[in-house]
Amino acid sequence: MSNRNDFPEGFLWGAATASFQIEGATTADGRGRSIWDTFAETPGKVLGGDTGDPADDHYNRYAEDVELMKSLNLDAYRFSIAWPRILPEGSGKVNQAGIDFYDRLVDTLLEAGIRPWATLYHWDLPQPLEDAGGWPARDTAYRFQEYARVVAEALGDRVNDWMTINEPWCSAFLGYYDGHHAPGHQDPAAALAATHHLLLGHGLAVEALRSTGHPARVGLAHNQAVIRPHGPSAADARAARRADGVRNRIFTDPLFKGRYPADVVADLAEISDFSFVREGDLETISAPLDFLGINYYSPEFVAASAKGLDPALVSGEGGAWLGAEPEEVHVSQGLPVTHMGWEIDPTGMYDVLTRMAAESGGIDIYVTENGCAFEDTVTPEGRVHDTDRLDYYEGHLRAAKEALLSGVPLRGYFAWSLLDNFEWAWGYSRRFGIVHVDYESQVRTVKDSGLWYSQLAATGRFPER
Ligand code: PNW
Repeated sequence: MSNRNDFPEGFLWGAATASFQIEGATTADGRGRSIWDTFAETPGKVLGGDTGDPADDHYNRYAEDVELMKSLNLDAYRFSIAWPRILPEGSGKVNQAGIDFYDRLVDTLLEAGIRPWATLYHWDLPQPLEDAGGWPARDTAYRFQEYARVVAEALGDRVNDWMTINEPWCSAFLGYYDGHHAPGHQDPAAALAATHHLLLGHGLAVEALRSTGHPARVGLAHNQAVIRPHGPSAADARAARRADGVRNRIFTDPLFKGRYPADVVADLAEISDFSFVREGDLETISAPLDFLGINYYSPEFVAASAKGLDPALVSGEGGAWLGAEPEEVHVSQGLPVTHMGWEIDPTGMYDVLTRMAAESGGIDIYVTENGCAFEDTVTPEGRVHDTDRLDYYEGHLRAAKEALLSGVPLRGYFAWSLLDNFEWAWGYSRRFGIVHVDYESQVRTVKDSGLWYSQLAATGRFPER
């Protein structure tokens, strides 16, 4: 057949966002404070002193944004629920006005024929829970289960696709090890305890989401890193093993094998004895999932030493990642980069999908995030000619198609992001949207990449360019 589609019938086309990055209205209707409110208000933490306001004012403009999604032919919308809107103190009293917002959003999506895909935790931990110890404290996992139960009971009759946690590595390691994300701590042992309690919270939330009697497909959105040795030496291979351990296997082995990897536990022995792991935790964490969400942006190359390498390409000396030997470094390959400085390499998409299909035991796989930041300009005619972003999407989606052809059970793809938004420590300076947002006027402009994506979503075929 000459007119065969590139993607199978029923392949799910979506776009993704996260509550703190788009909602704004951080003090509306009883919302409590989160660690990102505190972090953003701390001088020097977020570029330009940007905060969660106004973001995209999506809290007030959600209906217009759902119209936009419909015009882009999206089948599904991945959003996250703000824990501090639901439980302002993190636990205890439920804020009905917060639930009402997500009720309206979900109903509006369903009326538009768009499937709601909800993430419970995309980094906005209620500040009172951080004050009580945050993710390094075991109790936070149980508070997360309490929150999951409240949300599942409120929305489970209409939301059937759930992700517990977004990118646990970022929460644990950027939040508690390198300090570039909220709450901004630099404490290696705390990062490892946080890792375990995020995983435990995930497992407890899976139970809660499945306890309502409503159909619930449950997974998480994991940023599995693509780690490659810089050169063919055994020493570079060892560095890659260590980096893969603390980036990936420390999460995926508990999830899919029910144990922490022995080599990682040994590598990290001086930092932690893993005594936070209690009887039964790993059974909770390894409950079978319905799908795995993969967030992919760029691969990482590592080397055993910077010796002989171009200093301009080397980073992370003296502790490139937790558990690294002192000389081990990240090495850039000199490929073109996005506005984040992340190298563009679609082969990483193929590699991550084929690896995770093998490791996750045949469950459905979705790309829950993929995309890029570039500097955009709106023309006087109201267009954004973002050819660089469009090239990125086409390259990565062609790699995803190759993975499908090799038998990966890839069922859908979510572009990150629907809208330009608050890019964490980079504030509003980095634009990931397929839709441009003017933060003064809140005017939305579909970029060329968004127009292209909407055609792909409608036809399942790569549009002519
Ligand atoms: C992911 N890193 O974040 C998040 O899920 C999104 O909220 C975010 O906007 C998107 O990717 C783009 O950054 C990451 O430093 C943030 O390695 C930082 C890193 C990785 C992912």
